[in-house]
Amino acid sequence: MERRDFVKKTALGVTAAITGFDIVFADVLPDGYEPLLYQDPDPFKLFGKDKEMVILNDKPWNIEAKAHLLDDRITPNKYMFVRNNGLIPENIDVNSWTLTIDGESVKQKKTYTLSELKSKFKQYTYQLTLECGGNGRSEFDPPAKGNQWTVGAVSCAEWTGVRLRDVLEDAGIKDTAVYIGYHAADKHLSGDPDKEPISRGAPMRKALQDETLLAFKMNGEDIPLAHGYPLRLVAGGWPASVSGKWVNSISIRNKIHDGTKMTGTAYRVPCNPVAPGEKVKDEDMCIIESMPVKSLITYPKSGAMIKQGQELKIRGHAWAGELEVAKMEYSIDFGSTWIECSVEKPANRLAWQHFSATVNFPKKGYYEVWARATDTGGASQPMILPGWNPKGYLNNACHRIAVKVK
Ligand SMILES: Nc1nc2c(c(=O)[nH]1)N[C@H]1C(S)=C(S)[C@@H](COP(=O)(O)O)O[C@H]1N2
Ligand SMILES: [Mo]
Repeated sequence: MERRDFVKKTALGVTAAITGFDIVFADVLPDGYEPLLYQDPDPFKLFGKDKEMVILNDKPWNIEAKAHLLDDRITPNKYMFVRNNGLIPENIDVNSWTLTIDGESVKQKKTYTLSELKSKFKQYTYQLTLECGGNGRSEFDPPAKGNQWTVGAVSCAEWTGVRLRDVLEDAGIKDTAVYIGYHAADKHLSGDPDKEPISRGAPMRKALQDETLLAFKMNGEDIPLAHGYPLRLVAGGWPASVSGKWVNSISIRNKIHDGTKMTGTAYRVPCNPVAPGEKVKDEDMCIIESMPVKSLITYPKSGAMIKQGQELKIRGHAWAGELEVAKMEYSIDFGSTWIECSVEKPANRLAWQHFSATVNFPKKGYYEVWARATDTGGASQPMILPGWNPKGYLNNACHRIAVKVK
């Protein structure tokens, strides 16, 4: 889809929603008149992203943050990474949008309008960490194909919606249920309407968790178009690919969901560790579930300079998939020694946690500050790249920033 077409075909209201601007006199705009705002739109404006965000791909759109942009406790849209596998849906009509619950293991196939979902079920709000399974891919060697994410494919926004569990139970779940799979309104890059860009899912135990939402709000507002407007599945702590955007159906499956990107090397890693570059048989690949423990120093920006004798306050976030972060440490001597620092409790389960420390440097020179989180299961971040895998998933190596003391 050309950007220009996208803009022309998108209802003014929706475009206004994604750009964050309201066209006050939209109702009196002459027919065929294109507001300046939409002429030659750039992706930053189109998606309401900050200029410092990094575009990794424009077909489909993939945009990442830098560590220092993720400093907010709750990630605002302008700093939220975009990961698309296909083309963003056009001409979304919220009034006719429906969600169908179907599949082998649904008691009764049922379709809900958005307003039915909102009025029939109780609404919940949670802060949920969404990290792309491929975040950190750029470090792998031999390299892995795909978007070369560095550290910025992670977010923790506040999502509001209804519990997936409540909706599934309303339709009825048969005893044979094993998995759910989502289907969405985005289009395959080839334009082939029979192909889905992505259709992933999760086992029932994840689908039925309190925090697994069918969300219609992000940070208190309609979800921005690029992030799944008007309805999105949000399953925090798992690879964000489970959190289907623009969802219009959820299938309750009697087997592991076999949609696009559920098989082969997609979102799967060797069940047992392999040597870098090794070929892995299909039956030896396992689906990624909970994401591993990880952290990010979001302040200061790497390259900070301070004066000798001056303390440096650092801060950031840490998360641990389904678990909580139990301990946070930093090192200024390349991991030889570690100093424990404070980490807050999460706002709710599956929200990232905030850490901070006051760092003192013994003398002038170049330093790196490294951060290391440990989860409640006792696992901590590796200092170097963890297990190689064909698609470069799950890189949770310690984040580090450069600091010069003058
Ligand atoms: N329908 C649909 N849902 C999707 C995707 C997609 O391409 N289409 N990408 C998935 C992947 S791989 C990731 S990492 C997250 C990215 O969410 P974000 O763009 O809101 O940050 O959405 C997931 N949900
Ligand atoms: Mo992803």
